[in-house]
Amino acid sequence: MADAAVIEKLEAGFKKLEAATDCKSLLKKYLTKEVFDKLKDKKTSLGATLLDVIQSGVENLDSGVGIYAPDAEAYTLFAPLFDPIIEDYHVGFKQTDKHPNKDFGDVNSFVNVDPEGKFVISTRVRCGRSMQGYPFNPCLTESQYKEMEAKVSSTLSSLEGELKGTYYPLTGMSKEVQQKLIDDHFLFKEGDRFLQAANACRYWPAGRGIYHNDNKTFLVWVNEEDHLRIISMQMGGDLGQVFRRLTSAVNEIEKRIPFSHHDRLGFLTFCPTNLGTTVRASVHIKLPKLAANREKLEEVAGKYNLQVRGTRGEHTEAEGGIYDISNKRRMGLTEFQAVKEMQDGILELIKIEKEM
Ligand code: ADP
Ligand code: CIR
Repeated sequence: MADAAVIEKLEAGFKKLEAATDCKSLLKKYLTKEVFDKLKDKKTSLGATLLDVIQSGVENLDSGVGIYAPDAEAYTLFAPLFDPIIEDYHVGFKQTDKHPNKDFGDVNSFVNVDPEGKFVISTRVRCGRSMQGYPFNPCLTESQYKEMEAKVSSTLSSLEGELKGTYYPLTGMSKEVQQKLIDDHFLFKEGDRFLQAANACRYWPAGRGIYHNDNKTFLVWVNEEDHLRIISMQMGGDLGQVFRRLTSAVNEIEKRIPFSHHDRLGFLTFCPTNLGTTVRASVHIKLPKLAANREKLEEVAGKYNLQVRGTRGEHTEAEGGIYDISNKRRMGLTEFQAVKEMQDGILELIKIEKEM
């Protein structure tokens, strides 16, 4: 059972959310008094409480979602809060639904979404993985971070061909190199206030780093939001090539590292928005006419289940008219379908832009 000090903080947090009438997060929407009272004294076997789940959304009232899972058990123990948020975010994935088995489908059926190179600047597909036997960020110790980094970097060093690369730890990386990698969209940013408030940045930069091949088309982020983020990206709109590279990388890495998978929720991740396939397929795209009004762009994108982000990713603005548009839902559909959802939607947006 959670101790008195935690429950006191939770009560204060709940009051703060209640008073925040402008707050549009899913946390605010689904943390009713009834759910709060049911969950406020619960504790996972690793000692995580409802406070670990909601503190990011309480501190950051501008969160879109506002919750994270401190460990795998949190998804079950705090299900009365996670389930409705999962259903809302992943567009109808109900408590009784089961995420389908992993299926990359016919990877040769994806196309270049912009063969003339008029709209799409670059294409990226990423997925997240959590290592079996380790909890998520708030419950990890410094030595676990280092142990995981050692396991992942030594495993990646056995990759060959196009996937062959080098692991660069954040510890010891110069600020200039780090900033250049961030500016070029290859590396995660530092000091994300949503992750910090979730206690996800402890011992930073210990155990964090990036692996990539020479031309930076295949990258793995280590111990940022998730244990692993596996990324394939390149300039232009050749989604087929980007996805084929990602699937071969994931298949190779899965042969070497056991990952946490849940019968109903699919691959487990720290944030509930990433569960299931964990796939976010995106393009960096310029749609000057459609994007003359960002609200309008978001409305049209929403019709195709697409999410609009700024140029530097989530919670950023568009720079030079460049938007990051990706599939929004990742659960209740296969990896193939998630990527197809992005492809179909982007083809439609380009068609609309051409007709304007
Ligand atoms: P994710 O959760 O997918 O890692 P973020 O929104 O934090 O997403 O973005 C991470 C980085 O990836 C950012 O620098 C962002 O600009 C970059 N990025 C996302 N999509 C693309 C793309 N299609 N082309 C180039 N960079 C991209
Ligand atoms: C929010 O609620 O806005 C942040 N906690 C991010 C939520 C979704 N994004 C993500 O998983 N990267």
